[in-house]
Amino acid sequence: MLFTWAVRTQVAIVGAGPAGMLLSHLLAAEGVDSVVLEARSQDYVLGRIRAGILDHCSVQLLQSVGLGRRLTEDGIEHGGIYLQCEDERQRLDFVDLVGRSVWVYGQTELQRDLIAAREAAGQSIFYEVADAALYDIDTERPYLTFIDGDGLPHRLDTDAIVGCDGSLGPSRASVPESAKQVWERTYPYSWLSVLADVAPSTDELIYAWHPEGFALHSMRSSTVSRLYLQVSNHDTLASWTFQRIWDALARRLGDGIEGWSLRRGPIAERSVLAMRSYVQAPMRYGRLFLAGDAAHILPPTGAKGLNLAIADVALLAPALSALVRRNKAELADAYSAAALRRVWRYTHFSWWMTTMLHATGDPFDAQLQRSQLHWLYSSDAAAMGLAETYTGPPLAVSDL
Ligand code: RFL
Ligand code: PHB
Repeated sequence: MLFTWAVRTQVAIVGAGPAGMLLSHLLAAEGVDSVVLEARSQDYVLGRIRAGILDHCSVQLLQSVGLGRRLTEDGIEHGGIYLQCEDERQRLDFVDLVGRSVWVYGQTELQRDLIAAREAAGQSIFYEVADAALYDIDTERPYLTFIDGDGLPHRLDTDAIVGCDGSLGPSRASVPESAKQVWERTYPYSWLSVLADVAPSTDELIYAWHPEGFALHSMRSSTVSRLYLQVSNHDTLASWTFQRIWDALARRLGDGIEGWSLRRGPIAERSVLAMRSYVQAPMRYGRLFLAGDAAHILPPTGAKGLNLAIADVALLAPALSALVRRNKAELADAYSAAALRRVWRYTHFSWWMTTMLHATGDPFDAQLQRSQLHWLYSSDAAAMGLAETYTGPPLAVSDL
């Protein structure tokens, strides 16, 4: 094929989600140039409503690399969460328990900050690329080919490729079957997510166990609420009218208990999300490195997916810098094992939060779930375990 453009960069990044964009920012700070390839348009990437919680570890990192201004001004710091079991709602105070807090800051806002920072720095980003394909990843001179948004073919030569292209991108699939191991769990329930133009009915998030199913009250701002309901894997949006959604949320979140009530308002967006856990290891094959959802998927009950993507690239940036600028491979060699330690900690945490809080219809499961929630209410040691992972243990390059 005749390539209109044959370009060279130190690091090629596939995917302009939070992992890819933050990685390009961290690499630039290390003096490493990169090119980002993204299948979707910038508007589409900016419009995806996803995560809402940044943990302490992510916030510290973002602030330390000049990405904390809007987060500090517009984000909402939360010192804890409410854990609810039927009629009983108890607050876990993270600051008291582990001295750390979390921040409500929509992934859309973080994505906006990342795009603004990278555009201001002149980052090369190709949007709406098609047919991105990876070659020679087991050599020191890997390259990519792709078709740009105008239909022109490109070849991108590089020292390393980072797959930040989520669960459906080409990167994770480029690792040969014989060189990878995959662990997967599909849960027997889904989430119906709702974005509503109504002031939150709570000051902090409410995670509610209810025999009818889990419910979560989150928020995006003082005027926008984000709410989730456990639904069956066979449910479709058609079977959930606005009235049915609000009634189920009200029952499960405890409307009427001790004078608390759920505010209802116009629903701006609804969708159904399957719940699954997935880990692919190792997170490196030759000169291909995986980060974020490309390597792992977590059910959102623990609010860790975005934070894990941030933690991955925080470890990867110094490792790639040493590799491509000084030809030192030690940190790059250590990346996968170091990242996977946090991946499995968060995978366990997200599985635990998910299985503790979702109704299965089995009375024995229900008793165990009630027992775990009451243990968290009554034991600082138990509550500290939850608080420690929810708020995100600090990250250190010495982890590598
Ligand atoms: P992303 O954000 O999916 O970005 C991957 C990018 O790769 C692009 N891509 C390609 N580009 C080029 N060529 C191809 N062939 C490509 N194929 C794909 C995609 O278009 C996309 O732009 O992955 P990244 O960067 O690893 O970021 C991960 C996070 O987005 C994800 O973990 C979180 O959103 C998960 N998550 C949550 N995480 C939290 O930490 N806290 C939360 O409260 C939280 N809540 C959530 C969530 C995810 C949710 N959904 C919908 C999955 C709530 C929900 C509802
Ligand atoms: C959200 O605000 O979207 C959110 C918060 C906490 C979760 C999951 C999602 O555990």
